[in-house]
Amino acid sequence: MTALIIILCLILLSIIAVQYGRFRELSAKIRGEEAAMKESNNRNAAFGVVFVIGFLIFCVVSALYYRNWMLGYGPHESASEHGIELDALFDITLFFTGIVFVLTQIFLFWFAYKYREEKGRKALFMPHDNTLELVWTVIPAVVMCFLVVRGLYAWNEVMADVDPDEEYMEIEALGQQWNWLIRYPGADNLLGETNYRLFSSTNPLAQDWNDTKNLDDFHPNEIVLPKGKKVRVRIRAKDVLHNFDLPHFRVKMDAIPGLPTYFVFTPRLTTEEYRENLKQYPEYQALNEDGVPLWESFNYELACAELCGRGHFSMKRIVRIVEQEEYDRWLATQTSWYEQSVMGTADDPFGDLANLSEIPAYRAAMIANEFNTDADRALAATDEADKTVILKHVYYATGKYDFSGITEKYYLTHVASFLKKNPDVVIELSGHTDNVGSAEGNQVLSENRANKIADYLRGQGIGNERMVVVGYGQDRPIADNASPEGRAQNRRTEFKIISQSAPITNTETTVQ
Ligand SMILES: [Cu+2]
Repeated sequence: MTALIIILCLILLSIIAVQYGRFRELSAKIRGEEAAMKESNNRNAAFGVVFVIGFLIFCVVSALYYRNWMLGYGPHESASEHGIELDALFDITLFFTGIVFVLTQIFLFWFAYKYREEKGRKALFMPHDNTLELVWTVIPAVVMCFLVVRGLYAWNEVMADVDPDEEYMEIEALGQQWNWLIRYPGADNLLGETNYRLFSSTNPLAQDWNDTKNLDDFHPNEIVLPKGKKVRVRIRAKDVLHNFDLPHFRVKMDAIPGLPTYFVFTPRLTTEEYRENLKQYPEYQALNEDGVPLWESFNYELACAELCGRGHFSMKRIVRIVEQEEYDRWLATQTSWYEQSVMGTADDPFGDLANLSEIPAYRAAMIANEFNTDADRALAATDEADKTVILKHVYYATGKYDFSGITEKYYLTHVASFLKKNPDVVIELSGHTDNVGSAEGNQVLSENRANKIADYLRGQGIGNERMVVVGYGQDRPIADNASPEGRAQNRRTEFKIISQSAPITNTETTVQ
């Protein structure tokens, strides 16, 4: 039906056009051919001039109206260092092409006006003019050279890989239908090896657990990066083409299955600083649907810039740029994927090692470091509540108080050496359970757990007088017993420093 109406309209329009043409013809015959032609020429030429004036005014007004969307100007300044150079490149190109654009429009319509047909005017016959040839060859050539050389320079800067000697951090982004998986290198600052054959639901990034560099790699939900630090992003794709796009940082790189790519950039503005900057602009004072000003709810975003399927739109991740101190704090809250999901499972190649010396050096350092950090914190704490150290690497099955893993033994050797290093420290060693089973049974179980640890520490040469061994049964959970993870956390042993002779100095009170 719609098609029929359109066809009828077209037929009607062509009839009107034909009739109008006939009418013009007839009126020309009446008035005289020549006069009608002259009038038409004048009118068309004048229309052309009016049009070009209106058009150029429209261009200027729209450019002013949308000025805040021009790169490198207004609120949309680049949040990365190389982005400033890229924006400058765009603006310089826009400047030169803008001049050419305005001039050609003016000449086009002005010449149509000036050289409209007039009686007695003859066309100038000019077969060749060296000066003109030179002018319109040399000027564009020089400008193009300038743009191309500058562009090449910027390209080399932006696309350059990192120098092996320079300081940088490396993260990984894997695009898949339909989200981005992010991997951080952990404390060793090195990403572990991957192998596509290892993709599984418990190994979403196909990490090879035999490579110890993988053991501390973690998968955060958001991308957090410190300001001013060079970042190299390894970009991979699992299924189809994706594109790693950080528009505020002028970062855009294809993620190609089977062909890893990368991008290097340095954030120069924290999220807070970018928000402060947006605050100056009236359009960012508007409120979003939650009633928060747009500048305040602004976040850097990672998107996928390749139409990769039905859920393409959902490939969005928040990117947060923070100061180094905040980044370090955030880093400390992250747990490695290996520890979270692999350790002790069938995929864990370190699950049944025969003796302590077989713990990979790197993993050993990680465990030691973790315990020492916790112990130092407890030692320095002035608040009762902070003097507790949870024995994080001692895991218990439900109803069991034994521990046999090498990691556990290795971890406890650090507890022992901590007590040897601090001979005045007396600890309360306590066992805890989840809420499975009877309270009475759990009371006994918790005591057994604490006693088992105490036995082990005695075996390491720690005197009885240094430890008060108690069981708290199921009364002191630290996580929700409703979930298996929560129950696993509650099945634990911990110690609390109950006496240390060294005077406790509170650094905060010494500040004048
Ligand atoms: Cu995608």
